Amino acid sequence: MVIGGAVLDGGRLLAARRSAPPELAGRWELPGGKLEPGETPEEALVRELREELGVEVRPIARIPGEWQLKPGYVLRVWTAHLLAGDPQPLEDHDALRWLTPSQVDEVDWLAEDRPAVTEAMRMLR
Ligand code: 9L3
Ligand code: MG
Repeated sequence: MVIGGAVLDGGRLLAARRSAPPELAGRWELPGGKLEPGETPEEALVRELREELGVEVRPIARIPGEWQLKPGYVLRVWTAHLLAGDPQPLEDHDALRWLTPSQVDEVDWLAEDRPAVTEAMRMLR
């Protein structure tokens, strides 16, 4: 399972541009990563966003649904609030943007992330 974070702060959603692997580089996603053995999804989300962005977040609620990734992987998404830190692309990303609902289409989202992005933006409106 892969956990993505819809990080919300001040009426905006955080988008992250992947730098790897080559076939995904340049595409935008909800930051996150793979669940490790023994972790809850919420714990994985907190760990991944700490590692990838250097921030502390509080998971809020799961966005209903799951989206198939490469074989054997499925994406589940939680909304989260930023508790501390200014997100930086420390690993796996090369750009970050805070998007308002009207800016959501300005980046090239991974298709698998699109439904959750739409729902997160609906929650912001
Ligand atoms: N993935 C798709 N959407 C996302 C995330 C966090 C991840 N929002 C896909 C990309 C990779 C796989 O899941 O193929 C594992 O992600 P990572 O561990 O490389 O972040
Ligand atoms: Mg990741």
